Amino acid sequence: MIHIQGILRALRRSKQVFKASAETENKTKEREKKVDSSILGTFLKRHILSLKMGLVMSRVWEIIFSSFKKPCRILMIGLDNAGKTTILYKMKLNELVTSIPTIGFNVECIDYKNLNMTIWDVGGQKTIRALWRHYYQNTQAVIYVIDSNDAERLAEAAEELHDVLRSDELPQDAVLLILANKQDLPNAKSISAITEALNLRSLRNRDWFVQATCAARGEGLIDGFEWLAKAINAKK
Ligand SMILES: Nc1nc2c(ncn2[C@@H]2O[C@H](COP(=O)(O)OP(=O)(O)O)[C@@H](O)[C@H]2O)c(=O)[nH]1
Ligand SMILES: [Mg+2]
Repeated sequence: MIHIQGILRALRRSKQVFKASAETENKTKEREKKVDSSILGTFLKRHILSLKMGLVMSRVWEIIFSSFKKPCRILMIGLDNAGKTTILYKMKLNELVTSIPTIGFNVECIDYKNLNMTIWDVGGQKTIRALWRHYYQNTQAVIYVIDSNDAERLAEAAEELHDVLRSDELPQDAVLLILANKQDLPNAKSISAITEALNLRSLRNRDWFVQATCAARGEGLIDGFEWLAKAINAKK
């Protein structure tokens, strides 16, 4: 009899222990759920915010692109590492970019709305330069991208730019937009130093403008393209 009562007591105690541990487990689960949902909430909020910002940015680009009133051929060039590909990505055009590696070097081409844009690296490839002439014809604008932080290659960048501008095939009324990129870096040269180094004031009968940019953060690009659209439309 004593034996049976002992067993019953032990059973009751284990039931209580079980109940208590189940309650603790439930509380822990609820706490975990709260933590999970707050992390998920923060993640979603951030994600939605960046989506909204992305939408706003592509809307802004839409407006810029539609301000190029007629079909327009643009060359974007510069030394390698200046930031050209980064600029394309910031313009949200990455999905429209096609590369043509078959001719021995990478050319990125974009057709978007009225805009036909060809992008390549200048410098170090003088033997294939003859091929570029094909792209110069009917070009309305040259965008020249500079790494403002690379003082050592500024002279080379200047030489390449003047080489392009001297080409007979490049229309004299093609406008020139210089993007003085990487302005976020500590040793970035100022707009006036770059204007000087590129000897832009020596240009005759060429409509040019220097815009400070930080392609990495997407700063200055819209201002640059706005100037470009206005300058091109003014020619027509
Ligand atoms: N700090 C900084 N880095 C940049 C900027 N723009 C591009 N870069 C970096 O410079 C490097 C070369 O850029 P890329 O777009 O590939 O140059 P590309 O050779 O002219 O196409 C990459 O590591 C980019 O992340 C900028 O505005 N600031
Ligand atoms: Mg590139």
